[in-house]
Amino acid sequence: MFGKLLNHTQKGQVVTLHYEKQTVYLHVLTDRIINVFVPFYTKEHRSKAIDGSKEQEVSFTLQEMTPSEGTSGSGYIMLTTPSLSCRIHDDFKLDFYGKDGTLLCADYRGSRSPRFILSESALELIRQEGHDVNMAGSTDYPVQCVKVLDKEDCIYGLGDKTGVLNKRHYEYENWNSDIPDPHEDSFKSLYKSIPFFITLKQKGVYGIFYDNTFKSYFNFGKENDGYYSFGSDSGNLDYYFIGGNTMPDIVAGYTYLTGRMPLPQKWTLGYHQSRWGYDSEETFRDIAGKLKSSRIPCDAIHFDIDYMERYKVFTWDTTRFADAKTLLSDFKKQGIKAVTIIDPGVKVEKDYPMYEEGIAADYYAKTPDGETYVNAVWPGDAVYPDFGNPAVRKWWGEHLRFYTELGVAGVWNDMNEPASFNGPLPDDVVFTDEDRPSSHAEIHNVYGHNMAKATYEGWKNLTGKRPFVITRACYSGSQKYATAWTGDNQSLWTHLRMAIPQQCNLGLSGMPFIGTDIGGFGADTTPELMARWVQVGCFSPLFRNHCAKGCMNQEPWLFGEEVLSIYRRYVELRYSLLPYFYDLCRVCEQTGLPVIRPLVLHYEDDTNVRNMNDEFLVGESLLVAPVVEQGATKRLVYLPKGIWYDYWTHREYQGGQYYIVDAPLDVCPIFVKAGAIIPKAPAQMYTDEISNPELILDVWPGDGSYVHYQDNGEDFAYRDGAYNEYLFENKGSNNLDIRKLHEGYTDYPEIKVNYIPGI
Ligand code: MIG
Repeated sequence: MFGKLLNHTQKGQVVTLHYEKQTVYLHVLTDRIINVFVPFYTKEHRSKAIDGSKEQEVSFTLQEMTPSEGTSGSGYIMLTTPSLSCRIHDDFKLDFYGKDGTLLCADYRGSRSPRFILSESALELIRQEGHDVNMAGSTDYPVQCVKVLDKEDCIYGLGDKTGVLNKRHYEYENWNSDIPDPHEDSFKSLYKSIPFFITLKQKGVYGIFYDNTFKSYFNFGKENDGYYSFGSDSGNLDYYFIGGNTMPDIVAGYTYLTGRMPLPQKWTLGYHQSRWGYDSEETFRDIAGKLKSSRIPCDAIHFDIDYMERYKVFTWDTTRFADAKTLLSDFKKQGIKAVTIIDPGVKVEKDYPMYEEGIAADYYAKTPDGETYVNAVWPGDAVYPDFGNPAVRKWWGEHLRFYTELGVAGVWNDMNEPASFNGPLPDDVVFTDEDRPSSHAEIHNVYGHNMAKATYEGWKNLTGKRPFVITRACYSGSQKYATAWTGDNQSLWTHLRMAIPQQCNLGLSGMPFIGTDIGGFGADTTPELMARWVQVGCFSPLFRNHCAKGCMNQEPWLFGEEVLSIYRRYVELRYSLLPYFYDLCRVCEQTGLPVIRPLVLHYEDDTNVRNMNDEFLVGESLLVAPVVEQGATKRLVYLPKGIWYDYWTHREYQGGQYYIVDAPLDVCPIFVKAGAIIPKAPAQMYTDEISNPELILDVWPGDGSYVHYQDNGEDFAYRDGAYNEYLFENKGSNNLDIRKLHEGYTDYPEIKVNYIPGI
């Protein structure tokens, strides 16, 4: 590709490789992370995902290796850090090795050879009948990289893609897309672009973060089983090789680069009720009332686009809401917070302040001719704030005062792919990338990311609290600003099934605070589907029932007594587990490990879990094996090595094998790892109903230790030490040791220890 390696130079931790046709930079960031940068598009290296320098001082060596006697190979440069090495060959072939010398990731040398190719005329014929055939063979992109795929390799991550957990044999695209059709396995892109994946080998593991915001393509061995590729329409070839000993190391490395989710406010982990179509003060009061009378604990009700005056952001319709401020303060008295949707599209309308101000300040995207670019979304003709411009982010952030003053507690950013009703935005629409003009082609995949950043920063300045921002569109690093939901799923069993691998892969991709619309957004749910969905949804960090206007309502009380009581049981389960969820968020802030985890994250040597699509872990201690098949009342459960206990019956199971377990409609099979200590809260109708409740510790048979975290659940005082941290050690035989690791917050009035006997 680039010819012979002529020479190399080193400056600090950057190694410059001079090839015949191209200069390439290798930046050794840490002993495990190396950035490979080929400046096709810009000379300067910059990232939308990574803030600041990530370089740590590493001592590494560069050795010139001469070809060994009697072999036909040529020499190479060997770069060695304390944890890995990279062999740098002619023609820009880089091979990464683990510390012990195992080859982890090699550039592919052979010629491309697609598994299936049909001639254009054959394709033409098949398409006549309306089939959408996509067998064009291999595709070369202006920017690309092709790497060897070994027989046993599995691939995980890549954000919110549809389909199964292990992405091997599939192809995807990164182009944030709002497509209302049912999200099927064959969808190439959804709302988020997270160009990070983990390759788990028979022996060894590594990650690749391909930091390119243009439309990108990933083919994980679909084209040919012997290699995989990633590439883009434009931009730089800019990727990070991330090494480590285990999958959690790789996730830690990726989140070290792109950032970790900051601790959320505690109430955000409660239950949220939503629907597109709640459109008047009476409706909202009615919903809040029914939540109480049905005894469904709830922390938030969401206000979808119907609260606005003709879909104008930063307005509140005063004909359908006589007094929003009073409504919100009444909600507050009942422990219910309001979350409002805010779309990016600003209505083109004379005398509408958002529009006028933005036009005057030149804050909207432009056509190449310098006219304000107009497309359409909910309010009709609309303009697009240029969130890549720091001044626009600041302006938008300050306007959020409209919401904070009304008493709104969180913001939900939708339509920020950005979506458009009058056809897609042309590639050449002019946006800004911080201090230089950019194009829609380059900005599209970070539009939502920049909007979330504007919202996060604005909200933080206005309130001093940990901002609660939900976003639909994301890029790598959005976890620093926002939680996300998986967009417009449907009330389909296949979508309930998909929720598991989709959330697991989002978690592996650095995005831990996620959830699906419980019950399904589009289409109409059934009582059984609702009952099964809440059993999965109550483990999603973002726990929200939401559905579309035009679909049957799906509040929990609409499906009869049986489903209501099942629903309540799982919302109550979630509320009892809130301290555990909050601890997991703290772990995430510190290590990048997600809340919902695929089994393979902790049992990577167990080949039984590499393709596990219907079970997941919540932290390390809980294993959830929900029923996701219509009509099923039993299911096959695989438990990895160790001893596990049934959460409900306390029955003991030996891991490393399959079991058939009973799962009538009201039972979601949950297993607890031996020795686990699970912190719990007493029953409440919302998170801070009891101001300083006691802590309950469920202590399961076996040995184990657990770190528990406690703070005010609201602001940033914990960063100055205002928190408690406890170490609990389960020594078996009803013997629990409690120690304080850090003291800086009000103590629990009581810690109740609940030793659970195994059966
Ligand atoms: O195109 O605001 O995904 O959650 O209810 C529909 C209305 C626009 C899409 C979001 C959905 C929301 C809906 N929005």
